[in-house]
This record gives sequence, C-alpha cells and structure tokens, in this order.
Amino acid sequence: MINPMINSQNEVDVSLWEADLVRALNLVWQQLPIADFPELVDVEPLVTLEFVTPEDMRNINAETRGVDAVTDVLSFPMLHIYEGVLQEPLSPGDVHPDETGRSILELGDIVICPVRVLEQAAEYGHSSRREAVFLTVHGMLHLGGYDHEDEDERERMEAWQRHIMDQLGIHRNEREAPLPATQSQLRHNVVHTGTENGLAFATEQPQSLVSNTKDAIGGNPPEEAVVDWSDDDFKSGFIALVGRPNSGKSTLLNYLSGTKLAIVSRKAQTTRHTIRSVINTARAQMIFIDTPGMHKPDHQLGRNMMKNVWQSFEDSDLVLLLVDAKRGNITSMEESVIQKASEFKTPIILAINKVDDMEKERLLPIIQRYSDLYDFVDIVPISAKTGDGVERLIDAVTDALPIGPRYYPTEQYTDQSERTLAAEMIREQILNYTHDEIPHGTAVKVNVFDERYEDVTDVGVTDEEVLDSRRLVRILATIYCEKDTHKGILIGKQGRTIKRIGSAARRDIERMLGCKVYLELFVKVRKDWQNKESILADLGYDPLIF
Ligand SMILES: Nc1nc2c(ncn2[C@@H]2O[C@H](COP(=O)(O)OP(=O)(O)OP(=O)(O)O)[C@@H](O)[C@H]2O)c(=O)[nH]1
Ligand SMILES: [Mg+2]
Repeated sequence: MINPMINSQNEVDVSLWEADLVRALNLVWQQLPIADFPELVDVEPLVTLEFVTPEDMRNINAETRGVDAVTDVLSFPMLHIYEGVLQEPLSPGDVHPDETGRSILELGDIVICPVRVLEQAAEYGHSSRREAVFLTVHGMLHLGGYDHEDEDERERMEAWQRHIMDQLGIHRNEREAPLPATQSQLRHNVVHTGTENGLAFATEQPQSLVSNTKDAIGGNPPEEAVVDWSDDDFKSGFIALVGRPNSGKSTLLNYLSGTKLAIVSRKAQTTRHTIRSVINTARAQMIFIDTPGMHKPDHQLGRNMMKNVWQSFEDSDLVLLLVDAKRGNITSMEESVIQKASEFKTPIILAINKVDDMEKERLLPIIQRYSDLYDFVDIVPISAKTGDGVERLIDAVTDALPIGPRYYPTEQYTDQSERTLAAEMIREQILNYTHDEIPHGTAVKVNVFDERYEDVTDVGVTDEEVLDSRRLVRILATIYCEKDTHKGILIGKQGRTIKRIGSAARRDIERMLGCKVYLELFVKVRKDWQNKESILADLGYDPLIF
C-alpha cells in the first residue's frame, strides 16, 4: 500500500483531494506488474507528492527539462521501470528501512501545480478533484515506466489512464458534485447527457469491457437500463461496415465504441468474423457490424468469411462502405457491394477513410469518381484514427436509418465475449510479431478461462460488484499453425517470440478485463486447418446464421 509523503507549499488547500489521490496512486500501483515482484512482497512503496506554486513549477521545469514554463505535472522516477516491468535488478540501496523498521522502496516524486489544476478544471468544465486525480494518475503511470514518446506508447499510456479513471469512478463529465460511480450508471447517464452533443462516444465512455461483454447481445435487459424512448423520431438499425481489407473498418468500430472490440493491424484480412457494436446516442441506436475485408477467398476460411459479409449485409438497414483515400481506384468488390445493395434496396453511405494521411487536393477527384459511380445517400470523408469527420458520419447514418425502437439495452454494447476478445488479442500480437504467411495461417483458441474471485457472499450484490471482486483470470490458449517450420518461428529462439507475443497480449487482456491475467500459450500444428470445417467450427469461423 502506498502511503504517500505529501508536501504542500502553495496557495491552494489540497487536503480535500488527498483521499482520492491516495486511492489513485494505489490503484495504479496494484496493476503494475512490478507490484507482484517476489522481492517486493514485504516492501512498502513510497511516492512523494509535492504541491508547488506556479513559480516553483516553472523553476523545476526549467532546471530539469530546460522548459521555462509553468506546467501541470512532472514526474521523477527513481527506478528503471518500463511499462510496469523492472528493467534492471534492484540494488541493495534501493530498499531502505524507515524509522519504524519497515523496508521502503522509493518509486519517485510527482510534482503538481494546484493553481494549474484549478485553471485546467475550469477550462475543461470538470471538477478540480477530477483534474487533480487525473494528473496524479498520469504522474504515477510515469513512475511506473509509462510514457508518451511514440504513438504506440502514448496509446498504451492513455488506455491505462482511462481505465484507471474509470475504475476510480471519477469521470470527465463530473462537475463539482460527484456523479454515480458504477459503469452501468455512467453508461445510463451517457445516453441522457449525450443530448449535449448528440454523441455517446464524445462524452467519456468506460474503457473497460468487463460489464458489457458479460452479457452478450440478446440477454435480458438489466432493470436500471430500461429507458423510455417514447420519442416518435427515434431511429435504430443495423449497419454493415464493409470494404476492402485494411480500409480501416475495425479502427472505425473501435473509435465509435470508445474501446477496443476489434483487433487492428497493418496486414490485410485481420478481421475474421463479424463483430457487433451498439452505439447509443440521444437520437438513435446504431448496431454497427464490422466484417472481414472483402477479398477473393482461396480457402474455406476465406469463403466462410465472405459468406458472413454478404449475410450481414443482406440483413442490414444501411451499408457503410469504407474506402481507403490513399487507394482512390474503384474495385470490382466495391462494384459488387453497390450492385447487391441496389438489389436489396439498401441505402449506402460512402466513407472515405484515412484523410489524415493524404493531400487535401486528392480528395475531390475521389469523391467525384465515386459519385459518378452511384447515387450514395451521402459521402463523408473521415479519419477513423483521429476521429475527424466521424461526428458528421454519425449524423449521416442517423438520418439514413429508419424510425425504430431501441433493440438492446445500453448495458450491452457488443456481442463479443471476453473469451473471444482474449483470443483475438493474442492473434493481434501474432500479427504484430510475425511476418509473411505466418499471421494468416494461424488461429487462436482459448481452452481455459478460469476466473478467480474474492469471496462475495452478500445477498443482492450487483454484476458490477461481482466483477470488481475478480482478482485473476487464468487463460490457457492454443495457437494453431500450418507447418512445423511455422511453429519454430512462432516459438522463436529460446522461446523469445512466443514470450513477446504472450506478454504483449497479457497486458492488453489485463486492460480489457480490469484484473491480473495469467496467460499460458501452446503452439500446435494442424495442417491445412483453414480448409477443415470441423476445426473452423471449433474456432468460431463457421458461417453464421443471423
Ligand atoms: N492514417 C490512418 N490509418 C488508418 C486509419 N484507419 C485505419 N488505419 C490503419 O489502417 C490499417 C488497417 O486498419 P484495420 O482497422 O485493421 O482495417 P480493416 O478494414 O478492419 O482490415 P481487415 O480486418 O483486414 O479487413 C491499420 O494499420 C490502421 O492503423 C486512418 O483513419 N488513418
Ligand atoms: Mg478489421
């Protein structure tokens, strides 16, 4: 347990924040892998929290970083930790006894400028408590070796930040009075407060999937989620997200849902099965269906994937065709989408994606080419990565949907189980760490998903309370590949590759589940598995019946 040393030498009384800041420090610490380091079991970690005046902050910033400006938070780690993992053995001097004889490990200092806290809270329109906690979480993640030097690191750090804030139940839309703390209450709230800007995802959305994935779509609505949409103009419907491999469908789905439901990679044909995500706004409920990229299949897996694309599309109220702006040419696949949609009289919206990565002048000719081809309901340039244009896309989708009921309670925003997501997160790391034909020839099956809970014996505990008491999930998974040589590559020299895949996947899965994960991976060869219906069915890659 971190019992921070707090030094406050400034004009703002920080005592009101203290309890929350201590909670925040401990929540971050408990989730860092280093906290489980056997040598640290009996050691007390120490963090110093310094609250300084703007002048002092400017001086510290100038002296330590050469930046002559007031800033909100600075961190000074004492240990060499990278993303929660100690990078070198502790030296005897790192742990020292305090006056009561306890062994203390100094993690470092977090320096905060409370005047900046108040200014930023006012600027962002949320409580000063939220701002102070946010900066403390940020500072503590730095002490735990998280950084934002490059894009990937920044994404991981921000994901943790959101996750911790969510666990703390301190949300961005909190004004000075606290909002309900549970995820279900928050999501309930998001839908209502969403009228401010019309978009649920634009307000802070819980990062963790824990309570959402627990009930797959189709379960009974929890009572508190029943909202009376007695609005005659309320829209709803199913939207098939289709397009070539790599056009950014899964990136868009993740952006819309505010969390990671679908894995993403630079390699084509990343998505293998359809994934539903329910997006609630004040005006509509949209069920987006991410589909595998459209391609000419050369094995049974690919044929099943394509069957699912066409099936999801036939049952949809709207098709959202995504094209990559950098590949402005129209393909025969896109032409068949248009033809099929016309047969079914399903409207199509065209989204031209990745506009963040192209010269603006190139956009107009692409729009022209596509509008000459077909009378799309709308053509919207977007960046699924930065979110540019997505708000306008949501408006266009809402306009094009029929008047309809809310099909799903706001509690449920995906049909993906935690087990499936865990398997996908392992596969994503295989895509990251291997090349050539290996990523496409592998599949992942979770064989064991064993959850350990603290004793929750109270009568009437909620699902969220049960999930909060989950301490560990033990996952055993098998990676299937096609050849012995592939198995060797997946394992790597002295098991290095499989270790990397495992530890990166474990971190992602921990973030998703909100608790510690023990992950063990096995690699097995199953020749020609992509053509064997029974294995495909076992892996969940059979054609779906909608
Ligand atoms: N610059 C930029 N890159 C993007 C954008 N959207 C997606 N990407 C990148 O494009 C690549 C493919 O993204 P995915 O979301 O996996 O594409 P997909 O359409 O789901 O691909 P399949 O599942 O293979 O059909 C990834 O490297 C993404 O990071 C965007 O708006 N801008
Ligand atoms: Mg995809």
